[in-house]
Amino acid sequence: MVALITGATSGFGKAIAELFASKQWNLVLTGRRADRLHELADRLTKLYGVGVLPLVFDVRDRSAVEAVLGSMPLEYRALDVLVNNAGLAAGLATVQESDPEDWDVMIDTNVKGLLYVSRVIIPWMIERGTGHVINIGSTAAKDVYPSGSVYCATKHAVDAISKGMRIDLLPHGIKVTNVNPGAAETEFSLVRFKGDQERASKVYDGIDPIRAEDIAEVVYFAATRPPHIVLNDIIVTPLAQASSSYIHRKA
Ligand code: NDP
Ligand code: 8X3
Repeated sequence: MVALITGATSGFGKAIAELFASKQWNLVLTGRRADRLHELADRLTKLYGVGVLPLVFDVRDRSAVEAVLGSMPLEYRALDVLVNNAGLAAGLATVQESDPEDWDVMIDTNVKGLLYVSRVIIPWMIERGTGHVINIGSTAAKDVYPSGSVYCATKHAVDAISKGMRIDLLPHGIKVTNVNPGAAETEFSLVRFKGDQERASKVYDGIDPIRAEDIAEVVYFAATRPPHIVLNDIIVTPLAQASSSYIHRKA
């Protein structure tokens, strides 16, 4: 079995890679930080004896996505699973106060990047008559919180794209799953707050957040259901979270 996981240099993507490798899947791993990607690929190959192909590119760069994925060796093109995970939030601000550069980064990565990668991989799955696309959405795909309009919009878009893919891929027998995590302690908040560690750690004050490994288990479960069923849409939150905006924090 072969899976391609975007954004494998940290957080969910890295944990998904580790779990799939431990289950003897061969992997294609992507991200921009080459040092982390190569270290992970070497470690997983040594630990589990699986094949791991690290591919360094920015999902926002359509030419790079097409060129790098297009040059993948044939044995790795026989993909059983694509996990569209690479993504981020940039800033937390009202529409009237946001930096439009942050909007570009989020829309280009979370929406267009996911589409660019999918556009290359899905035809290979159609050709083989099998495959499974797993998109990482968010609770932010299901409702909207203050100062989060554009991040939430990108994740609502991922939700819509997953629904559309499901219809388009129905005749081809390709599964589409949307996994929507709530508050998870990864590098997500550090990236959102541009390296401000104190502000990032406050996001998880008074709650026991999701760990990256929790989401890896959900993705692996979805990827290993029998051929006749598919998990379409999964929402996972910490026990202390009811929705994007309702979080019960212990003092
Ligand atoms: P991390 O910041 O830990 O990981 C994000 C990953 O995405 C990194 O591997 C990063 O790699 C990659 N990435 C970001 N931008 C690009 C880009 N332009 N090109 C290629 N790769 C990119 O965050 P998470 O693991 O938490 O986030 C993973 C996904 O989960 C995202 O889509 C996020 O929106 C979503 N999510 C996160 C939640 C949370 O609370 N943590 C909750 C719900 C959803 P590199 O920088 O090396 O390129
Ligand atoms: C990331 C979680 O709550 O910041 O998708 O939207 S949240």
